[in-house]
Amino acid sequence: MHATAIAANSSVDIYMDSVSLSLGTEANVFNNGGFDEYTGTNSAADGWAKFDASAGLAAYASVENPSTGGRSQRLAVNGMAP
Ligand SMILES: [Ca+2]
Repeated sequence: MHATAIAANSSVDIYMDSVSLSLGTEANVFNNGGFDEYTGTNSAADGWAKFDASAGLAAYASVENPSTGGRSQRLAVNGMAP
């Protein structure tokens, strides 16, 4: 996934769910790829880490409107520059 701003102060609102990568018949290499497990400690699904190059630019939330399972991960970014 990649998002690129094409105008000043662009924003993007992404919902992530069902991330998987399997090698042959092996299990998904991503832990909690469905973002269903969340202990409520930092707004990022369990096993995932937040990255915010510019403090306050990105807002994370574990939300209950998934495409599969019980939860998904929302990432909202505002004030993007081209
Ligand atoms: Ca899910």
